[in-house]
Amino acid sequence: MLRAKLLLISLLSLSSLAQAHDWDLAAPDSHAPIGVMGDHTHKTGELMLSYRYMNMDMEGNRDGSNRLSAEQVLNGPDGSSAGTDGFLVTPLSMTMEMHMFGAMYAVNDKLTLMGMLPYIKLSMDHVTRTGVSFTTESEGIGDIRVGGMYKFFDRDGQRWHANFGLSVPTGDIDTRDATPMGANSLLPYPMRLGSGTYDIMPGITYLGQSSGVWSWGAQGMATLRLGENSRDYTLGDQYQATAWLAQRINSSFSVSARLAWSKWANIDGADPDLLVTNPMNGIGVVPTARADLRAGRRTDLGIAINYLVRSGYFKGHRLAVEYSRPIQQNLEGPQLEVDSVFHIGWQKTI
Ligand SMILES: [Cu+2]
Repeated sequence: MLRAKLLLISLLSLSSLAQAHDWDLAAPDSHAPIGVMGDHTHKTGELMLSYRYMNMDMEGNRDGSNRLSAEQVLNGPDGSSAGTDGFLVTPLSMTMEMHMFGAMYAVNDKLTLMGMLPYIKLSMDHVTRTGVSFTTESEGIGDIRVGGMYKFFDRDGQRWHANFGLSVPTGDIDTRDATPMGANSLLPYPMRLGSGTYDIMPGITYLGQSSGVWSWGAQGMATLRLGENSRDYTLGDQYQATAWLAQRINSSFSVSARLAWSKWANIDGADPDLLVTNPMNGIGVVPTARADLRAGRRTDLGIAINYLVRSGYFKGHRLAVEYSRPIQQNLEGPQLEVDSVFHIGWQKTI
């Protein structure tokens, strides 16, 4: 938290770099690194279509900031498997892929509306105490997001806008696959495609552009869950803060570095249909079925390239990539750690 605050403060001091000039919408870095959502507003009547692909790679478990081996998760931290320590099954790795289709429309110069439709594919590898490996998969539409941005400051190469969003529970929270427990087992929390609740997403975004080659920005965003879902639980609220600095290489290319901090809480309530402990011996089934082993915080460092086509048939099309890795990660575990996040995206204003 302190780190994120310091980062914001140092970025705000960059604002002294901004000079009186009109905002340049046609620079490659007039859009944030592609991993940032709701980063820019549009001019009256503009419609922007976008497609993003995200791949998040998780491998290995952690408790706090320490790594745990599969044996430690299964047999308990001391490796003895004495008493009820440990779990019958541990996740080893997980891949999360997301295809995100988006549209933005500017009602006027201040208000831009947006909608996003995600398609999610999840895959998790496990091993049991008896050494049996198995993989579960789930796939489908995630939670649809609608919202917008309201620009309330635009002067001297600096902009501020408020973000507001609503996440609609269209993602399946009853995902099933074959496991050692059965052919059509209910999958645990991280293998579900949505929150099951309406979530509000308030935020604030600051952007700056120098008249030279630099631009920067910062954004704070929260995801706040409303009520309880049909499976008697509520995912933890989530808080994110990010800041980036970009350099224009030429009129088509920009490169950037970004820090992203996030923190999320445990699940409130629990799905009564998920088996948490084996009734025969009292041993935990799998950490991913535990509502109290979901919280964490993480800071990622990302590098990104934005590319804006300046001429020819594809003039005005934008392509962007971002690759980030955690530099700090603290999980209420055992919980799978994130190893890398990759984004690639296409955007076109019509
Ligand atoms: Cu846009």
